Amino acid sequence: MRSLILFTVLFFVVQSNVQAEDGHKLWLRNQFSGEVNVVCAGKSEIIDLAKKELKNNWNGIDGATIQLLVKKNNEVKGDGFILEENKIQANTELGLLYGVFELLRQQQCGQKVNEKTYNPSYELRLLNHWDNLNGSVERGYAGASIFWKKGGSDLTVSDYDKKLWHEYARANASVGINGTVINNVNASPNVLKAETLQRVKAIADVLRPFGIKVFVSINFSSPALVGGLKTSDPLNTEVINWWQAKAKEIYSLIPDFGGFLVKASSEGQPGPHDYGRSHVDGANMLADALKPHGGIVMWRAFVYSAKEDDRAEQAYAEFFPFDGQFRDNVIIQVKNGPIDFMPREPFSPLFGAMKNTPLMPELQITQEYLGHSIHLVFLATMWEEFFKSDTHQEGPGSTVAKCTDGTIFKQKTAIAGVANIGTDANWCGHDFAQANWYAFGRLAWNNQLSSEQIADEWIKLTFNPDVNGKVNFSENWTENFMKPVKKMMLDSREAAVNYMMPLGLHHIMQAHHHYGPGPWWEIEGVRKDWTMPYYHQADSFGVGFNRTKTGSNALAQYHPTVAENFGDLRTCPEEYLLWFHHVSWNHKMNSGKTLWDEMCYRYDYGVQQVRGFQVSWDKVQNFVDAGRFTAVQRKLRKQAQNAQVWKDACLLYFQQFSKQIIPFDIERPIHNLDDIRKNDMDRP
Ligand code: BDP
Repeated sequence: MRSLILFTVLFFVVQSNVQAEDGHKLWLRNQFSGEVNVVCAGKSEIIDLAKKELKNNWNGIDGATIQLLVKKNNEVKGDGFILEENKIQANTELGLLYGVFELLRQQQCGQKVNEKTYNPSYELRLLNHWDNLNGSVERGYAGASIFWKKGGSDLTVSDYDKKLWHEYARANASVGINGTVINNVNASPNVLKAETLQRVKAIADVLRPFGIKVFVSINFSSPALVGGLKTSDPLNTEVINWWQAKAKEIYSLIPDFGGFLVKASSEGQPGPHDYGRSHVDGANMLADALKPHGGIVMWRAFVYSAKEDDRAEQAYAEFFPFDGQFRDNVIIQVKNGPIDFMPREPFSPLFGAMKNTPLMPELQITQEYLGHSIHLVFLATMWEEFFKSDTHQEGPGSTVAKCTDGTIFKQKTAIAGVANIGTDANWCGHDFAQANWYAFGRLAWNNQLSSEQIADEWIKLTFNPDVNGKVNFSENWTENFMKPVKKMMLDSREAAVNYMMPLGLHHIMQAHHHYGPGPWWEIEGVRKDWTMPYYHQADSFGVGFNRTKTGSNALAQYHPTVAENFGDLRTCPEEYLLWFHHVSWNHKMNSGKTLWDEMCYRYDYGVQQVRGFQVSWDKVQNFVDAGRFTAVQRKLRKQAQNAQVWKDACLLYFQQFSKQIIPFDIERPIHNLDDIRKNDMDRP
């Protein structure tokens, strides 16, 4: 027996040249620390944290001295900083902490110190957790909530909770995230009960030293639901007083509380419309309650009207008329696309159009429509595309980035990402999903960063084999690990678009879980704009949603230059073709193929891409610890199976309309449509 154990131990020592990891350390794995002297006049919890990070993770010149200095400089914005080889200067202590993380990141990426001023693109850089008070996470694929416990009744705070929140806060601060909304936008009114607020306070206390403010999502009907009032009408005096008292109570516990996130009059959530009032009435009433304490209201524009007009038009139709009417502590939070976090959407027409109202983009980090935590999809490329989209609202070059980050409109700036974090050991379910949390933070800090740079940094930090020694990336590692893994990440979103919804197709997934294909899904009596055929409009002539003048005319919500470009079949980028046009199956595409053939090739190519990712990953086995290698390998296998199902389902389904053959040089489907429809693709 003993010799068997010895053999087993030896076997593993010989086998894995890299220490097994469970991913819990995220991109903060460095264990090496050289000598460093830190000179700093101030003393505070934040400064202590900054010093500790330097001392524990120093990878620069051994014995160097580094000065941390708080000093006003007009070039520095907010919590930005000036980085020099031996000095970090900032206007605030938090700026110093961010500077320290930047310096350490550069060291750990094996770079020379990039001496310059670093300013954040957005003042508020927030995660939105869709965590329910009962511990479940809406659209969460990485275990349970890190903030709320199963069952919901247990609000006690354990040392384990505090440790987890501390790690969470540190990870966020390391990428510049400075706020978090800790409960679901479909909000339980109970979050505002006195006993729940005690837990909110406990979370805020742990997050504070890392510069992270806590916000909560509120239920608009709270005054009636938990306050004992007869109504929640925003113009009712008792209701107004109730919210003012509630705000006071919250700020007495949490003096730096951030404010409220509100989903109102949307998807069945209560809101001002229930009382015949407007979004302005609702948002301004809450804003007035928070104003004396410095809090803000983030009012979401994710709404559908009761009428079943083209859903892509609804947010704009409801909000644009109110431009300029919101209080100065209200920000309208707008999803990147006009419908709902699809694998690819054009930008929402609200960006750049509401010139007198601050607008904050809402991105989705959790992969609700992009393969949950099973598919490897690096989202930075999608967000980069979004930021670079040209709204033309203030002339050419009025990109979404510039319209939202204060460059064009001088106003409050903020950005939110719906978190993909849970209690799984690796936080995000998929080791590569950590890259999306990282990328969100980095882009919120600097919306000009390229996906490539972000991938580069993340791979180095996450997979550097040499965490115990001085950073030194060998050519072998760079050529045979970094390069193929980076390529896989950068190609991964386009691959998902190809095997799920190419050429502007959208909203054709299975209803409810939103995982597998479901272009056929419709049920008698359900709103048309919740069914899938409504979005693809396939018929014997062709496929796609006509949003031009001859259709819903949603295009009219964009600037005329954009509307003209998207509205003309000859100039509309092919990736948005079926978003804006109903196109003949025989339409000639740029490739010279017909639309039907092109669709077949795209779906097939998506599958081939994932098969390619499998090869890339299998080849890098020697560079990754066994734990993470196997976990990713297994997920890629599942992704390849799923991509095949998506392709087969969509091609066989649409073929019923096109009545054309799948080109013979494409691999044949291996599933029957009936079977896929019955099995619902092993929904996870
Ligand atoms: C949809 C999700 C739903 C969310 C909603 C929202 O399916 O779970 O509650 O968005 O953003 O994408 O409010």
